[in-house]
Amino acid sequence: MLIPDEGERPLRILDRETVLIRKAAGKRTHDQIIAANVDTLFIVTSCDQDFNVSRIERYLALANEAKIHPVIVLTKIDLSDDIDSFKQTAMVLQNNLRVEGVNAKENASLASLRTLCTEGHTIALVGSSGVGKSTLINSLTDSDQLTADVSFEDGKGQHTTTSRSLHLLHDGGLLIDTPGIRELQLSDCETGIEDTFDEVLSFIAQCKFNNCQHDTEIKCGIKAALDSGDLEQRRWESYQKLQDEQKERNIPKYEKGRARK
Ligand SMILES: Nc1nc2c(ncn2[C@@H]2O[C@H](COP(=O)(O)OP(=O)(O)OP(=O)(O)O)[C@@H](O)[C@H]2O)c(=O)[nH]1
Ligand SMILES: [Mg+2]
Repeated sequence: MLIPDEGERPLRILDRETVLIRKAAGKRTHDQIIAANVDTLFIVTSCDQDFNVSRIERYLALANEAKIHPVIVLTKIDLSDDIDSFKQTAMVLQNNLRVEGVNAKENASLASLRTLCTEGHTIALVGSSGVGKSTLINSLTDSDQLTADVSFEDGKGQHTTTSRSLHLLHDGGLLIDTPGIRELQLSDCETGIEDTFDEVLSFIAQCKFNNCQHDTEIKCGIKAALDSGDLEQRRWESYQKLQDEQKERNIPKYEKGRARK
């Protein structure tokens, strides 16, 4: 881990060229910066019950909003005999999406990931607790991040990493370890959602009416796409859920209070 020597002080604070922001966890309403000046986001998920397509879409929206290159890292391939189906399911979530399957504990399996960790390149790792973010950091660097087994009962991690840390790679790249996220709530993310669901927008553009609610209207592009199977019901619902959350963010507090009465 990179720790400044005693007496060392920052010389200059770099401008933020990219910034990953999420809504803070729990009932708090403020936003929280996950990391800044990141080039690539490793969206880490394991090939087991953690794998959740709608959650991956949230992470993709987060990366797309920040204009950061997303890579899906599927860990624990050594414990699964269905790696190809995990890979295929992830790959279709975005055009040209890079998906890497790894055993985070085995150096040899990380060769392809290493090609992304080049000098001057900063990569942040995000994902649920227990998926192997710190294990990956340890295997890719000389770091000694604490790791812990996932629970036998529910297969979930134990929130072992509790703060963010920066790690230098031999080749000059930087990795950022982050604490496991329980439930990713997006901050202002309209562009990121539109980029992640660009095919949904193209179906909406085919609606006859500009203000189509995709409900009872005739010549609705969404209904046609759902009927033909070009648009998956789950994906449409996922898009709507994220859009509803964005709308909810934009309702002024006094209006929310009135709506609840
Ligand atoms: N078999 C196998 N075990 C793995 C792999 N990756 C991680 N593990 C194990 O999974 C457990 C959790 O790994 P961590 O690296 O602590 O997970 P994390 O994502 O950092 O979790 P938090 O710090 O809680 O967010 C540890 O027991 C690791 O040894 C893998 O690819 N294969
Ligand atoms: Mg960790």
